[in-house]
Amino acid sequence: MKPSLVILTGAGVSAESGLGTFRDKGGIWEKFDWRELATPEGFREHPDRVHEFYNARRRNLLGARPNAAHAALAALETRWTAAGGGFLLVTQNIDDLHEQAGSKRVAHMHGELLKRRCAACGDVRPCREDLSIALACETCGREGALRPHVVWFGEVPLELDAIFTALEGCTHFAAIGTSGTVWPAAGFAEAAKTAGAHTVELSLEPGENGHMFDERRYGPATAIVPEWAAGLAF
Ligand code: BV8
Repeated sequence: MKPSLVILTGAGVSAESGLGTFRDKGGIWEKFDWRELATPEGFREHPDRVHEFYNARRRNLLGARPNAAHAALAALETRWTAAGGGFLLVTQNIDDLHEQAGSKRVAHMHGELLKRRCAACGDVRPCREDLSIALACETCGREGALRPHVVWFGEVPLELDAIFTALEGCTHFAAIGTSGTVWPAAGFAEAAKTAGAHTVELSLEPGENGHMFDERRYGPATAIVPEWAAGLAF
């Protein structure tokens, strides 16, 4: 069977680039209520507060740069695909730091902060400025329908068919910087294990599903990810 690697990243891979994590001490969901700011109901009730929350994170992201962990994963993709292996980097993150580091095969299952979507016509476009309810969609003209192109709680994640197809055929699976709390991403390790893959967890501490990994390495992503990636035999 051709070696095929699926990687799942979470907020921990971008933590050392200055982007917040969600459930660590002082994390985003400790400061903000996800029910108010990361659900379609919250957006319907107070779109201005939701825009303010994402505008602040988008501005913060525009000043962020990839770290050694992002770079190591981009180099691993190049090495792995050049040798004829299968490769997919699934990220729960809505930042573009994997792409900035050179990763190509990236699936943003929770969407992308630097894109916006029209809730009326579905048009998705790049977005590097603040959004507000005063803006109109350039495609359909509707005012107040523009939202961040991100997947909120209760919404179906993106690219699930491609992700599960990759998981069913993978020989290696790595979960990097994720607490294993949010579904369906938290179930990917199990799906990989069922496919017979070798599974590894790379994080600061064990995630909720940490017990089920074949291999576990703990420490800051900028230290443990380059070491793991360089040593991963094809
Ligand atoms: C779905 C995007 C159906 C926007 C996010 C009740 C009501 C509604 C839904 C549910 C419910 N109960 C359960 C659900 C399902 C729900 C869910 O799982 N809830 C959980 C909380 C119980 N899931 C959903 O609603 C999903 N949709 O289920 O649809 C469906 C599904 C399949 C098929 C058909 C239909 C949609 C979930 C997506 C929500 N959107 N964000 C935004 O970013 O604002 S979630 C949010 O959590 C982020 O996307 C984040 O990426 C994600 C996961 O968190 P992590 O990335 O793991 O981050 P966290 O802070 O938790 O952990 C950081 C880790 O890094 C830690 O382990 C830490 O130790 C480590 N770390 C820290 N620093 C470092 C480090 N590691 C290394 N180095 C460091 N320096």
